[in-house]
Amino acid sequence: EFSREELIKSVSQQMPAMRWKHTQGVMESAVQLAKRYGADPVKAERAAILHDVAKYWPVKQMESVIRENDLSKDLLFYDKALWHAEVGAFVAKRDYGVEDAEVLDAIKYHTSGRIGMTLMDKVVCLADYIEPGRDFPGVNNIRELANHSLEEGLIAGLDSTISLLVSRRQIIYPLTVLARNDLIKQLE
Ligand code: DGI
Ligand code: FE
Ligand code: FE
Ligand code: FE
Repeated sequence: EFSREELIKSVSQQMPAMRWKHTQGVMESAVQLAKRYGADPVKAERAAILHDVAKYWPVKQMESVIRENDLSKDLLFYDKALWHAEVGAFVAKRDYGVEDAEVLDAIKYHTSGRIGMTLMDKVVCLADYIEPGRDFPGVNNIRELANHSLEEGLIAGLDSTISLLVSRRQIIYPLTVLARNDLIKQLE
């Protein structure tokens, strides 16, 4: 398995400087959230380093990996922007020797979310929304909610994504809606 420093060196070379800056922000926010909510900060940071590792893969290459391996085929019917998450988890295992299911799942579901998100899934997905470099309408509200509740922060984050998709008349990956509904049920 790769050391922290080896991971950072290799992953940072696979993306533009701006995306690496975003990744560093996600690392920082994921460690903070992990400490606050009782997740393993070392694992959260490893997932954060790798979460967008496949972001700049050519679409055709992502498609091949999805078709030829045990990844969700239904992704292919939805926005390509979703694909890097499952492909990233695949790469983390194949190329970086990550075996830890908590870390792999947090990478795999960092974009879509899922029903029954684990603590680690929640930490990484929310860190991706609130890292210091993010600037989109409503991000400060999500940051504030994240100080009080992982679930409230995530619901607001997923709501903002869903609203954006609706405003653009884009189709929504059903798992995102299921994830959002499940988080609301968890709070009831
Ligand atoms: O990779 P990042 O830009 O850091 O963030 P991400 O992995 O959360 O998001 C990738 C993009 O996917 C996001 O801008 C919105 C887009 N997207 C398209 N369809 C869906 C979707 N995101 C979710 N959660 N659900 C969708 O159905
Ligand atoms: Fe991502
Ligand atoms: Fe990201
Ligand atoms: Fe507050």
